[in-house]
Amino acid sequence: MSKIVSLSACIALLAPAALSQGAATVSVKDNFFSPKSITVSKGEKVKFVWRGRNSHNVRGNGASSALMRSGSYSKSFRKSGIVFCSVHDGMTMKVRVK
Ligand SMILES: [Cu+2]
Repeated sequence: MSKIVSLSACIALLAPAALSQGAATVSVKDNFFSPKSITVSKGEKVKFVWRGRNSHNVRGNGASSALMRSGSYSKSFRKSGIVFCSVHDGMTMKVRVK
């Protein structure tokens, strides 16, 4: 039951993102980011969307989200760098700012 609820919640979150051109979205999964690397313009917002069952955060390169199990966190980046989850070793991704 809860799986069905969270799936429909994901679809509800995806719909507006798909409509807004140029919005970069990263999925926060168990235990990895998808995609592992993105390229954005300077100041462009990246929307991290939690899609797993475990708790994760988004840290590094100026990002500092809470430890969360669902929801989203948006951050604009000014320089290239590595973003990571402080809970899970090796859960990293690269944000390239062009
Ligand atoms: Cu994590």
